Order: sequence, then structure tokens, then C-alpha cells
Amino acid sequence: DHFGIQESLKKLGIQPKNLGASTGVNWQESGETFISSYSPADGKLIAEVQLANKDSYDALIEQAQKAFIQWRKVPAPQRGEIVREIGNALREVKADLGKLVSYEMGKSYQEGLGEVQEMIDICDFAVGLSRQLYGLTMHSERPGHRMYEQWHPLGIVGIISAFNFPVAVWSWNAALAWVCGDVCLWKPSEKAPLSGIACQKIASAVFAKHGMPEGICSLIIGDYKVGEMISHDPRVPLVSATGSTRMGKLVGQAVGSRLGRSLLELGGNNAIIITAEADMDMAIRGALFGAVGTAGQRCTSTRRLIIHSSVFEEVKTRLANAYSKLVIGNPLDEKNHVGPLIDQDAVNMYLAATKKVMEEGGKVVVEGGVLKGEGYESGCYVKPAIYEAENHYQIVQHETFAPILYLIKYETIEEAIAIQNGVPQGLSSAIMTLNMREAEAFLSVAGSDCGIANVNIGTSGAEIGGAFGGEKETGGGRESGSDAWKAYMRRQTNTINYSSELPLAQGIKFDI
Ligand code: UN1
Repeated sequence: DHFGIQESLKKLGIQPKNLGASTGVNWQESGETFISSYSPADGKLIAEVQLANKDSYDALIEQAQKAFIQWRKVPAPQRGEIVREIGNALREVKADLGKLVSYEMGKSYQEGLGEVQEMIDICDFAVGLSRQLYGLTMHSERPGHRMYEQWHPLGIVGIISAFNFPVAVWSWNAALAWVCGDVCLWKPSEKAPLSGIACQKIASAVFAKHGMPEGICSLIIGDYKVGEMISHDPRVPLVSATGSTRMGKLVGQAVGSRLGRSLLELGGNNAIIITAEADMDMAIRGALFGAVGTAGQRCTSTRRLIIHSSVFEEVKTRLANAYSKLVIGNPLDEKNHVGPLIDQDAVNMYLAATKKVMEEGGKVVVEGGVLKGEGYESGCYVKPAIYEAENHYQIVQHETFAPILYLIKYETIEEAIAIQNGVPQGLSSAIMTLNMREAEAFLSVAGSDCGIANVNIGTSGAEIGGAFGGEKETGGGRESGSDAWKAYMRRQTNTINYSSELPLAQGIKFDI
């Protein structure tokens, strides 16, 4: 244990066996079933977690409903003060939590630290926001009348998050929801439950210290069945779900059928357009991190490069060269660039995709494969692969959560934009160019159709200050910065008559 994992687990309060349902500092016994969390880094068992059942789910929801009645009356800036302390508590455990994320999920330690930094940043953002939950005022068309709007909290926010950002995605939702006056019930991915348990301990200790009721911050460990309970439950007015498009469609339909609200942040199929006028060093570096960072398991990972024919060969050669220098291995060892995939299923999906692209006519640029031997005992390490492909291939249209990059050739900028947009997903996109006309065309109304469109930056690594999310099959939701907070509140329009008349709007006469 030369990475000090046991020490960090201890500091974070992770036991060999953990309960999986909590209303805050109180943890509940639930079913008999335990799941094991193995590290994809070394294949070892980290710890076990009890799965929550329907009874524990109902108990958590009832407690959350009670907590909401109190929490909504705490003034927003005071709620912000608590979120500030959660941010400070995260600062204290940044190294330990970053390490757990890296060890449990497989992203590099640097990226694990980055993820905790995103949590700290969103807490800071939410603190400021707690004094800025602004509504507009309007001029009434009637004399002696005043109109304005105000924002009220919704109630319980259900948060369903994925394994790839096992802690940050929760914080984007929870930090905003809390300052808005909502209470949160979080179902982390069952592929990274310990990271969730660690966060729950950190945040709930802060609420308890302030004498806040149990239920503002709840956690439930379970599989898709818990996701279904949340999605179908009218006691949960907003469900924020991050994950695959397949999962998002199920959640969206279930929530929609009861006319609840959903905030969906689903798959991406992100491309970088590299034009003839790109800064080539920058383009290669941007594409490299985008494609192999987090072993291609970000929803913002670069999956396609759309390259001008005049620089196609150059990009191909330079990328292949850069790939040959990648060091793959234990993500906690800082000399390694690429860690493992999350599990064996992910490896199988990666292998199926590398096979399928060849069947459809793709050409190998950098060969893939599963790594074996010392240091690769978990069986989850794969080689980042590159293929020449065409945009219409089924496999290219599909999001494979693995480091597979498709190179596609174009001639005109209009064609490049059409290829970029020519997939079912619409999360992140980028153009590498020093030509202002190309850049502006890409950002224009006729340009990228994605929720994120960057110039001379790769597709991944968004800052928390902007609204995060995308269009089409990405689900349309926006989390994190800008005015994403509005999704966590209900808007109320108020008209107040301080005159002694009762005029009707639109000048309607109704006298008796
Ligand atoms: C995700 O992959 O679910 O923009 C989120 C990024 C990160 C967030 C990714 N800030 O790559």
C-alpha cells in the first residue's frame, strides 16, 4: 500500500463494511445484500456496501420531506454559509478524497484532485449565488398595480450520478439545490459507492454541526431499481440524472409520465474540427487529452476528430506518435498518463467497438487491445486506439465509453460542421483554428448544435462557471454555473393591487 490508500480510507471514515442508506449523520440498516467495490487499478477489494431496499428508501424520503419544511425557512444566505463550510471541509480532505476517487474509479490522481477541486469551486459559486437568487420586476399595465416574480424551492431533488465523476456531479447539483432551499437524495453509481459514502460523511457532519435536521442531505446506495423508485415517486419533484442516454430515456419517461421535472445530462459524441489553419501543436495536445483523459470515460471525451484533408496525414502521424509515448498504468502513480476502464463490462464494450469499426470499413491508425501482465492484473487496462472512419458508421454514431478516437476527413468548413452535428448526441464540440471566419462560423446560428462549443480548447474540462449540458440525446439539461440554479426552483409571478379599483387586464369590462 505505498500510495497510502488505507490511511486515506480511514480518514474518510470508510469501513470494511458500510451501510448504504443515510439521512445525514444517521445510517440505516437495510437489506441483507452487500456489494463489493473493487478497484479497477489493482483489482483488489476496497470495501463492501449494503444495498438499500424499498423500506429504507421510504424512510429516507419521509425524513427528507420533514427536513424540507424546516430547511426552506432558513434564509438563503445562511444556507450558503453552510455550503461554504462544506467547501472548506472538502479543501481539508482534497488529497484523501482525490485518492479514493482515483483508486475506486480509475482516473489519474491529478484528475481525482481536479474533481474535488470542481466540488470546492461549485461550493464557492453557490455561496455567492445564495445572495443572488434574483427574480425580475415588471411594469403592470394596470394603474396602482405592481408585478414581480420570486423563486421558491421545489422540495426533494433526486440526484442520480454516474461512476465517471463519482463526486463532482453530485456537488454541482447538491450545492445549488441546497442554497435554493431544496433537500437532496443522492443515488451514486453502484460502481463507485465508497466515493459517495465519503462525501455523505463530509457534508452531513457540517449540517449536524449547525443543528440542521437529518434529511437535508441523504444518500442511498442501490442499482437501477432505486433509480426507478426515485423516477416514479411524485414526492420527488425534480430528478437530476447523469449517465447513459439509455438510462436517461427511462428516467425522463418515468418522471415525465407523472409530469415531474427532470434534468438530464446524458451521452456525448464530441468532436474537434481541426482546420487547415489550426495551431497544430495545440490541436494535437487538445485532442490527446480529450481522447485519452479519464481513459475516454468523460461524457465530454473527444470521440471524433474532423480533419481538413490538407492536414489529415500530418494529424494522423503526429497523433500516432504522441499515442506511442503514452504510459498506461496505475492511476495513482503520477508517471502514468492513462488508467484503467471502470470494469470488465467496459472492457468488453471497448473490444466490441474496436471490432465493429473494422467490420464497417474502418482502418487502424493506432491498434487497441487489452493489457496483460504485471501491473495490469485487474484486466481493466486497455490501449487507447485510433481509427480512420466515416461519420455514418453505426459505431461512430454511438457513444463508446472508452479511449477510441475516430478520424474523419473533410473539405469545406460547412461540411465539417455538418459532420460535427451529424450524430444523435449534442454535448461538447470544438474547433481548432486561428482563422476568425472559421471560428465564428462554428459558433454561429448555423454552427455547432452542442451545449458546449469551444475555440482552441478541447471538448472536455469545462469550468464550473458555465452552464453544463447539451442538446438532442444529451438530454437538454443544464447543471452547474450561469443560471442553472433556476432548474432547482419554482417561479412564482405575483401581482399586487394597491389601488382602490379592480381593473381587469386586457381592458376587459365586467360590470354588474
Ligand atoms: C462528465 O463527464 O460527466 O467538462 C462531466 C468536463 C468536466 C465534467 C465532465 N468538467 O470534462
